[in-house]
Amino acid sequence: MHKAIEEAVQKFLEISEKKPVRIISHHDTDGITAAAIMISTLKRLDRIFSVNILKQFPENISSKNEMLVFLDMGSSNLHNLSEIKDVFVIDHHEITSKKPDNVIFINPHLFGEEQISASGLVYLFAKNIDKQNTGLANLALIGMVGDMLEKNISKLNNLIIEDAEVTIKKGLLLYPSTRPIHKTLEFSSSMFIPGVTGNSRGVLEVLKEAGIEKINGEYKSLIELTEEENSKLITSILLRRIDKNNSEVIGNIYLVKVFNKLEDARELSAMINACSRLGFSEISLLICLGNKQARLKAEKIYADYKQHLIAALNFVSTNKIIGKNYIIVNAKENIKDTIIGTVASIISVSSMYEEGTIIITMAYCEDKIKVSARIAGRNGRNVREILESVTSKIGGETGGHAQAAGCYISRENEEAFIKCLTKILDIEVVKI
Ligand SMILES: [Mn+2]
Repeated sequence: MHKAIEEAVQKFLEISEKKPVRIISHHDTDGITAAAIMISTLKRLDRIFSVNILKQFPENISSKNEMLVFLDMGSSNLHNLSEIKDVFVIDHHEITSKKPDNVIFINPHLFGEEQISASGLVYLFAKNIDKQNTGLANLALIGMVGDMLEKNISKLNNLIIEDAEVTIKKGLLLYPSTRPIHKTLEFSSSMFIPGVTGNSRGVLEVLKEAGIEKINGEYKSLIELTEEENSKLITSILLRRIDKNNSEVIGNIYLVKVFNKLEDARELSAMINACSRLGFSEISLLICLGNKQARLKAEKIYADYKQHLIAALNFVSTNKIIGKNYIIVNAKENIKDTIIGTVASIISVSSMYEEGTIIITMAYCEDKIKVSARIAGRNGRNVREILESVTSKIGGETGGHAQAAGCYISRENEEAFIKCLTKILDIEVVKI
């Protein structure tokens, strides 16, 4: 792959000298950090460029004498680019389309390489252009964490870690690990702890159990805890979870240097992702480019978002239909449709329910109802098929895949949907 990058870099340098560059990247953390690395590289080269951050590959693509650079997307849309002159695709998604000759394409799947994020690829590209670009490794690391590729470190990812200003510590996978522990526990939406997440009284109980007390009126942060405090806290948390396996709650914490201070890479990644998905991609991008104003705005947006999410999770804990091997949460207008899918995902990885439990969430979305379906843990039945069999009877569109699917139904069908769904879920259970 290094040879392919080198060849692509040569063409990139030639073409970008003659034409302005248009960067088109994905709206998640990996895509945003990839775009930021590309922007910084182009600035150093003194090239002219523009940026679009998109939710998905655009339906219509035209180029006005520009050089197009797709990042973190495009591997399943290569055939749509056959008419475009001077187009690059740097992506790590599965390749499901045939590459026309005109497209310059970098994807680790072409070379049988290990997993690497798009931001990691763009970083390798940037480093090939100029050795001084190693300062951008911190962004690549945040992108890597964003795509959850930091758990199994490969050779390629190691290259990035070596170049980044990062400190790695083993600890509880709660974030931010750098802020007072009581807040981290209360807003621990990444690891739902029954009775603790979103519950300030529960937080104080767990801290008391672990013997963690305030010092000068302030709680320590997770990374400041002593070994004893840490292991007691882990025990207390595991006691509250169904899944008593500590491999899910302990792992590497990446502290990366940003704005001249060590910060938790997961927290930054989550903030960048949340802001972008809520429609503030430019703020996310500016944070990555070191803009302090953007950082302040992002913190506010992210705090509100976390507040919403915690309120939603608490709503779920008291409002649901519990079946033998499933739960249905009909949130109506109590949870926004923009976060109902995230809520379903959080529940599915929270170890609140046994492996294979089907999780269905519903929220009003204008005159429709947005339905999200997930499977707790990794194995279970095909939730897309389940939704499809309901929508085939009552109407609606279904999308997604076996482990995560969704559909929209009309509001009039609210009761009919639940009735039909529970019927299918109950019958299937009996069949097994
Ligand atoms: Mn990605």
